Amino acid sequence: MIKKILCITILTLGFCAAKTVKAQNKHATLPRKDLTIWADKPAKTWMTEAYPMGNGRFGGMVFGGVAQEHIQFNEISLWTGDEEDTGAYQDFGDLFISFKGKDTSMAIPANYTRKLDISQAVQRIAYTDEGITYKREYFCSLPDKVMVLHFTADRKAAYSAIIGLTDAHGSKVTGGSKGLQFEGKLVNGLAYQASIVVKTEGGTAKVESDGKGGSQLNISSADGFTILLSAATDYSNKRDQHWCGEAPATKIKRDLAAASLKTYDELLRTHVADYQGLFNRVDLSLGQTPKDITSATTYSRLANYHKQADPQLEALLFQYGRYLLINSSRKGGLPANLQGLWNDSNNPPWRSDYHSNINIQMNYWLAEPTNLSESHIPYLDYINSIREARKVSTQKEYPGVRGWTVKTENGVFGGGSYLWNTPGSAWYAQGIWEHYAFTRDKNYLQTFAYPILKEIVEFWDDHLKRRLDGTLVSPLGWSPEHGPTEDGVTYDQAIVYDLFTNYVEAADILGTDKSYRDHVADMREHLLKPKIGKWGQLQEWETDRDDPNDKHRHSSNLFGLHPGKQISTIKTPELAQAAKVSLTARGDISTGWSMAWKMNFWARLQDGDHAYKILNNFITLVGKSGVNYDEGGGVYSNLFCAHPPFQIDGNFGYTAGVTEMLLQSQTDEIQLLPALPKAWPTGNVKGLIARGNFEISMDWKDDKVTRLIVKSRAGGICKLRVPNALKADFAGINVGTTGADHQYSFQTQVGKAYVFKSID
Ligand code: FUC
Repeated sequence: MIKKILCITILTLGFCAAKTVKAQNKHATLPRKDLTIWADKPAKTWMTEAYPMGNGRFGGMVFGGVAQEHIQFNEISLWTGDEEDTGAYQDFGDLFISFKGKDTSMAIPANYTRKLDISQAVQRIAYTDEGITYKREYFCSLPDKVMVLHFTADRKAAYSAIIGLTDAHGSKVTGGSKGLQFEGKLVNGLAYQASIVVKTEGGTAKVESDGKGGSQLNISSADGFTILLSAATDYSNKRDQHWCGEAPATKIKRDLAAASLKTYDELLRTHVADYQGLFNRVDLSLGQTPKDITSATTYSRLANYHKQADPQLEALLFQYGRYLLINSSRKGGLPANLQGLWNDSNNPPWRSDYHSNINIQMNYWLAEPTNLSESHIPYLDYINSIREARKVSTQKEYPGVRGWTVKTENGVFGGGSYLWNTPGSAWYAQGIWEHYAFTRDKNYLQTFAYPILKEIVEFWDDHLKRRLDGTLVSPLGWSPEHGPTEDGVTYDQAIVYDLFTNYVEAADILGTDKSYRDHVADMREHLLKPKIGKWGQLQEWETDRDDPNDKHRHSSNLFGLHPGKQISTIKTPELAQAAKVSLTARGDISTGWSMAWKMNFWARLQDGDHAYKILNNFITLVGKSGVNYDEGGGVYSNLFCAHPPFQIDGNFGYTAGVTEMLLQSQTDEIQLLPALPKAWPTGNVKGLIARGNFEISMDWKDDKVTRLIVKSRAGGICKLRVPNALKADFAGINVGTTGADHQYSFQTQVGKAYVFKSID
């Protein structure tokens, strides 16, 4: 019975696949070579070589083998844990396609290519073997909610293969009318399922026993075939529904049935249009790399990077951060975790969790400024989802407080582990505020953001300790993973300062809670402020004990410089100088995310050449997949950031750092080219976003902005600070100068673009 239904399905769907083979390259935008990561051989190692893809909910890592294709896949909500415990993000399973008559020890065909085109979010593998040219095209579609793997060849009946699925938690694979599937429940009761549907063109396909108690799919003499994969759990981010939503089987059945009705070309076109709707908003050129370098594999470009300038690789890595965010964080889903959504272990490093002392926050620094505001939403929704669970545990730990905070390690059900990180929720609140600061969405501020900001402020209102002289200090804080636990550590003080500042501004904008707003403003004035120590450093603790030889990866004492806005070269030059002394002492080489943070710090210190020096260190090819982070960070040949091991925050932090070098808006001005290095004399960027919701596109040459377009997306006054004089094509501008900088301010209207050119 099962076999019969499957044959019917395959025949029916085969009709759709047949029409599509020739049409496969007809989608809107052609692949871009400068936005392609590629290799001339299949991946051997998951962490360092396989290429990621995802639709924000589920995704996979592609190995691209010739004798056997292997795609390890994940779904972002497959988590153990509960409201008490973090749990860990889990591997979901593997898909294997073993080509009959081929041996895994076979030589790799000479013309083999494996490409990840990040301009389309499509992977392509091509090779010629025994006179037949084989092509594979893979992507993960959000609109159609399927992973699509499409195999074609230039000769009929070229494909005979066994397709197998495995569950990373060991349940049996069964064959059904639509292909193969497995399902199970984790220890915490979370239900999951994964299914594939296979459409063949020509030949036969049948479900058979795999000889080990499960099922596999046997394809014989097919001209080509397409696999649709879907994976889901019953996770819901609603605590009042016990974190449990629709059954995975229902979702998968619906999604696979709908996607199966579409041709391959329709699926591809819909996917590319959806992805490019986000990705194409920003374009970046940092200069041209000589052709002979750009035609090399990504591995060899990385290996040679320290010997030859490769600004296109630097720009590719910038866009890769955006690719990874779009692939691991889409509206309606969970936020990107320590590995985005890619994980091949049930016991991954640091649980592949939501680490609250830098990592999850760094994942989202790029979201707003690189025009991916929608991809910020999963993080904001996640924060909202854990509030009630966190209130219960926080109030147990700190009796009598209102509000809530988090531990260092956090999962998807509100549970946490390891030490309390008391300023963690206040740092989350920065993300909540920033979404407003960039979008100026007042309805969001009022209905979503403000209540969260207020309850986190209330936590600190109750938790801060008032000294006899009126000074407010955070009791028993810990500068993350570093130093003693004591009152008034700079990290805590700076984050609370940021929280209070944002809260006061929010209350002012909404014209609400006047007396509480004044109370918070008063508390902010009484907070212990940053101190400059005996060697000119920005103290990490209230006691002047910083060690100038300390190379610790966390630079938590500099939060006020970045991502905070308490310290700036323009408004607080002495503190900025002290931050520079501390940063210089910490050194330029560190773990992946630590270097990414340092790029952002140097950009905020307006030192483009030093930011670039760190960028240069960041782009260091790291071959090992070990977890010893004393071995130094960098990137693997798949451009994943090596903490090591792989940790995606470094990729996201890199993109944020490049953005900060070109554009800053944390003060009340939009600063253009604040930290442009000598290495990028000429370039252009399209579509970055500044706070106030201004979209900025500009060309530069020899450190000067030569052309600028400011598109106002929310109206209001636009204030610019530029390194050279500009002239506008419209009237009504106020002009000023400070030092060498030129300042312009003008009233804007929603939807209107304002164009400037350099004077000479
Ligand atoms: C931070 C770091 C570690 C690691 C972990 C996930 O706390 O100190 O190096 O990145 O998060």
